[in-house]
Amino acid sequence: PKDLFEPSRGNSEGLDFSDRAELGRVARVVSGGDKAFEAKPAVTSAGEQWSDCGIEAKAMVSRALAAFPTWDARSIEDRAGCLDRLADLLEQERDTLMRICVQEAKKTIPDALAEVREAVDFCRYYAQQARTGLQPIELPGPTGERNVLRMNGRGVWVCIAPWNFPLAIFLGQVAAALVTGNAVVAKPAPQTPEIAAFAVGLAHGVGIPEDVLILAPGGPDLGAALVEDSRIAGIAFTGSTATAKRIARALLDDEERPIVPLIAETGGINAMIVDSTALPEQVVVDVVTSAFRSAGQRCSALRLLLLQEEIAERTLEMLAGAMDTLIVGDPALPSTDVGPVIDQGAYERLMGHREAMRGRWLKTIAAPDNGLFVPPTLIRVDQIEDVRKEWFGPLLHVATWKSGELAATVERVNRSGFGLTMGLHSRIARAAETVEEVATVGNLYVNRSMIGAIVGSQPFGGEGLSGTGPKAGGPHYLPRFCAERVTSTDTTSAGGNATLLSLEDVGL
Ligand code: UN1
Repeated sequence: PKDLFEPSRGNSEGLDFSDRAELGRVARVVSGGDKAFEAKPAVTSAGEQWSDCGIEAKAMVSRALAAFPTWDARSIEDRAGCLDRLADLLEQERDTLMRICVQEAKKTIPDALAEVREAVDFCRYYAQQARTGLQPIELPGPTGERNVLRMNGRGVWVCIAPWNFPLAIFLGQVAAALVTGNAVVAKPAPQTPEIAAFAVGLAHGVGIPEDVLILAPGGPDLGAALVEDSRIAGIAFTGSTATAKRIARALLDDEERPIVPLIAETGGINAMIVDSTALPEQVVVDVVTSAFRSAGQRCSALRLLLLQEEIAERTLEMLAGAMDTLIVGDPALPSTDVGPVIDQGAYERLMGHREAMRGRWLKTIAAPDNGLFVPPTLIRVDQIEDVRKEWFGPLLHVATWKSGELAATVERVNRSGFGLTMGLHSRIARAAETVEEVATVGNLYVNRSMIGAIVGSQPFGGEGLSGTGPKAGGPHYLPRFCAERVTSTDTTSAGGNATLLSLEDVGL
């Protein structure tokens, strides 16, 4: 009965925060006393536990290569069915997954819930996309010729996932590569191996062979070794722009090596433009959500707020008031809005920048000082060009723009070279058209928050320094994982007649 894909809209804000009774129930499970969660280890074919990192990249790729042809030969329905069963299992195991997500990725409860739902959505969406989009198609051609386009797996894909969506993006990449007939070596971020191990264990439980999906827990060294293996058929990567470029270079390095696809989804210096016609209350809610939810640790998050001069003062006053209501603290408490950042390194980078900008603070709020809590802070900058880096945390830069300079403002934002998300708040239809025409971003959000792209409805991904596309959760994602093969047969002469003979007839 899951033929029709219905997004759970799990990643949309609003739903996550409003269901207080459900949150309370889940909070009790998530905190679970002091009892540590029991992650199901993903067992490799050799019987080792996932934590046995000694398995070499080469050996993993060899195993996956050997398993690939049989998996690719299975029917689309077979593979899609595995994803649907995995989605069902993820739903059943939701509380455990949330618990790991809160503990390991330090996500708040609403974010952990959204994470699981998005993973479920990815599995169901790609299953449905595979059923409808991967069937062989007969293409029109000259009379007497038959042309058939088939979509096959390419071989072994290496998937490299980020810590900020350790389940949703991890499984999204894996699900897409698997359903298209590929075998996968999947490397989670070193900060979040447990949730990946749990998910891979579930995947093996629904009939995805252990050699078809191999977990590769480890750091950058293991990632580099996998990328350098010239037998791999493609890479799906989400992470920093710098790492994506290193991967691209490695792929081109070796003369002998086949040219393979790299799907990279990287960062952004995402701006929201607010004009004087915007609804102030809505602006404030959407800015707080986009900049501070998930402690600003989404690549879609708002980094640069651009206010039309006339309304800057009033908007900032309201924004400061809204920030005062945010609770920064333990992510396992249902009352928490903003949790800690991922690790010590991130904490130091963000706090260093915040400190360097101290004279420019427009607003900051209290945060516990016994942990990796970066206090949400508004930082004034003189111009758009002053924000040169993606600050991956709850620090929001603010600048103003002058009436009549909407298009010019968008052009200046474009010039950063990034092109992931952009927001616009305006009640003038022409303003939205202008921004749509001028902005070079993958996802433009008008009069709403800039995070929480919904699988199947809001395909996500950027351009320029923000990534290669195709967009995850969109209709063009799966084909990039495939080898497209066309067979053209002359049906009037030898080619056509030959198909009427059996192999025995001609002694083959
Ligand atoms: C990321 O942070 O790597 O739209 C991607 C969103 C998420 C995607 C974020 N679905 O916020």
